[in-house]
Amino acid sequence: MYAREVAPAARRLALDPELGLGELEHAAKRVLPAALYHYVCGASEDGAAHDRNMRAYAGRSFFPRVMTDVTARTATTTLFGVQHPVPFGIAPMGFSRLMAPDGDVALASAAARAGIPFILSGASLTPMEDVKRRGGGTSWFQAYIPGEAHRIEALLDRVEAAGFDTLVVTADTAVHPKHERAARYGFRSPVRVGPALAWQAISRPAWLWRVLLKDGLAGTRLHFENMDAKQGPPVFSRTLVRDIGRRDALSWSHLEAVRKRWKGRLVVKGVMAAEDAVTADAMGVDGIIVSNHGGRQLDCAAGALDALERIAQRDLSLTLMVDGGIRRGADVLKALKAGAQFVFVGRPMLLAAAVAGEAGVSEAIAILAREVDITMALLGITQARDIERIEMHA
Ligand code: FMN
Repeated sequence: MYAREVAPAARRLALDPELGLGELEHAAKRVLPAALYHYVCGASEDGAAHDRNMRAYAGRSFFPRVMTDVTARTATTTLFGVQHPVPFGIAPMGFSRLMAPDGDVALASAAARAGIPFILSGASLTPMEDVKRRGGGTSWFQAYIPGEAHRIEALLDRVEAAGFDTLVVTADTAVHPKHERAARYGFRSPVRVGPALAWQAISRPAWLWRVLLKDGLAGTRLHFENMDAKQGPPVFSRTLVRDIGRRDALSWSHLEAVRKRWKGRLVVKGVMAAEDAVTADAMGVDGIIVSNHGGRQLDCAAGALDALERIAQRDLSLTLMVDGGIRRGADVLKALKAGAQFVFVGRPMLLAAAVAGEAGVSEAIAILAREVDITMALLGITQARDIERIEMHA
């Protein structure tokens, strides 16, 4: 069984395998400076969209089947022709390197070891070529597409040359939202390191040493490395907004240009309305990730699972994926039941990296994989796709 193979046996575990991913919030709080902890765990404005994500999963339940032989269970799932041992991967998260030593590479390596996809964020602080080389050959890259045509082409050329085969275009970030919880603790853009932030850092000496000093982040290497054809200006500079480009100008015509130019698989992330899913499908997009950005953009957005159910009713040929609020193996299966072929998990994986680096992420993956396995057995199914046969109650 996958979970047993992946769970590290000889070493002392950083996470308790008998507990769930929710525990990571407590563990990470002890490790991260408050501003960073609340930046990761928080969402925009009142956190209502994030709550809706979580409630959507909590509100669904199954009518399990009993007395079925479930000895030969496997959660193996094929996505875009590639077999994965479980139907989940790791969502793109910017600033990962601020949370964990060599954060992007830690996430990528753990995912590669487990055989699951990891999407490298366009807002990462490590160059994509570096993550590709040292992170076990991850092949998914998430782009923040700049509004200017020549910059789009240059970025796509770079992503292709780096060897990525799946491009994820994030579509739900026309403007930067208010991250109020993070702002309350001093995480603002641009970041100004005053006495409060300095004190937070000093009170987390392990983070200060491992992330800021040993990993070299205290120097001048802190850049959004993957927004353009080449490295950008320092991330904390005033030029940050200019460097991101006119994202509020993005439209389907930009995506059409991307589709024409990008030979690999194209995925749009952040689709919530069924009409937009239909448009993406007509444009030849290979897949969409139904997502409200983990509640980090539009705070009055519907829950991702609710959006997925509506989109799944349309006649689409693209691959449906979803993220936002998945914390349990049961949530993975609820998403599959609602019409997703695959799901992505965000915050818990980054928190696991913050707590115990690559090993922590491996353990988090193993915990979720084990829960998928337990839930399948108790539901009376032997294949993840058999969830189709189980009735779900909303
Ligand atoms: N989504 C992107 O498309 N690009 C990003 O750079 C990005 N950065 C993120 C940074 C953090 C700290 C977090 C928590 C999320 C970020 N997201 C980004 C959103 C995630 O990809 C994903 O949609 C969301 O976290 C899923 O919700 P979950 O955390 O509840 O699993």
